[in-house]
Amino acid sequence: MTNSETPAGAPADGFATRAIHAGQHFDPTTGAVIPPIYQSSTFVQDGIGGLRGGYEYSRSGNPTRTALETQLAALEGGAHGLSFASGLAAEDALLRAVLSPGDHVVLGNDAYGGTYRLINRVHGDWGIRNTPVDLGDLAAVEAALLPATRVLWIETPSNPLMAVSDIAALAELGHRRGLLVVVDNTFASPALQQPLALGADVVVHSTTKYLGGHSDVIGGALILNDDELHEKVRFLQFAAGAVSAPMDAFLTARGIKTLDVRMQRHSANAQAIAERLHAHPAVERVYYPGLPTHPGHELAARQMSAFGGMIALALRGGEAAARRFAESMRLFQLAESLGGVESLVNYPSAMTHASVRGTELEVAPNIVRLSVGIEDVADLLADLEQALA
Ligand code: PYR
Repeated sequence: MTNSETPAGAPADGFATRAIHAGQHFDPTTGAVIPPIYQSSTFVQDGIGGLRGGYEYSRSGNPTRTALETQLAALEGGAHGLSFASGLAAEDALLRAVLSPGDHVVLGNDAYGGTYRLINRVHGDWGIRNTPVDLGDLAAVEAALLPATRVLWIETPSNPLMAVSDIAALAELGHRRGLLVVVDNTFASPALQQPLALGADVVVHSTTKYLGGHSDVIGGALILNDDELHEKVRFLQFAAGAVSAPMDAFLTARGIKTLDVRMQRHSANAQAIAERLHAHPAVERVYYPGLPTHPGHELAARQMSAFGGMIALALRGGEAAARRFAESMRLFQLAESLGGVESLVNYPSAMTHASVRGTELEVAPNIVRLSVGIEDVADLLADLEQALA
């Protein structure tokens, strides 16, 4: 039963309300509060072409995926959401939709290693060129643009060094030069940062991370407003088939319902940890935008509603100290990925960013990345202290 014409999770509802209700309607047949997982590859037709609910085959569409795509669009304030089998599958579909051989992409010089590998080695192989640049330096971005540049690819905060770049200023610059402005919003999540409202054209997510939030599902998403671009990407999603499976879509949608409270706790825990690490003699530098010493602190305070759960740190003792630290934790488990409720530690130069060794995106060997979970912060602080001792 509902007592209003306005559906729950409508655009006028607040973020946490939209996260819980957008696209997540009760099942009219049984009254189940949670929409079913439509674990079906195909859909019966009432005579040829007689589709009951608009669905024919789960590669082209599945109701569980539609529920997630509606929820994703509502979270980022976009007209369209598209859910993929991984973040890189989402990125690949977008790049294929907008680029032709000879085109050029400008991206951050500390982008996620997998994104750079996709742009440089996969799309590079069919004639796409790229220039990595410091996105914090608008003059350098402008100087990197070529007549063939089509896409400005922004990641903020960046992975792993937490550089913060000015989405509104970069979008203005990009649009002046006719570019598609893409923001990877994986680290902040839409709970903390809304790139479309700041002028971006497309938001990219690895939904594996904060959106799913429980390290139990791989997924990716695109959220955008442009109808024509949406049709192009949707066609590629259908024709190439890197869609999210029904169970994965369900798990992601379930995780999203607690995104708002999780991001508050991730941010509070990370702030306390960043402050403690900043004061620790074994630590050379802490990369966390919530610290007033971070060069992007003021910008992050304007552009984000909190500073998130990701921290990078440089150890004074170099590579040996960084490796020892990463391998000495009790609660922070040594693993790739991020954004789950449990804390993780990653050694980027040999793990998530190993593929960019020898390029200008190479991560220094004394850097360790923390994905701060939502455990009791006192336990996390004790774990870090013992690992640094
Ligand atoms: C990361 O840990 O950065 C991945 O995206 C896997």
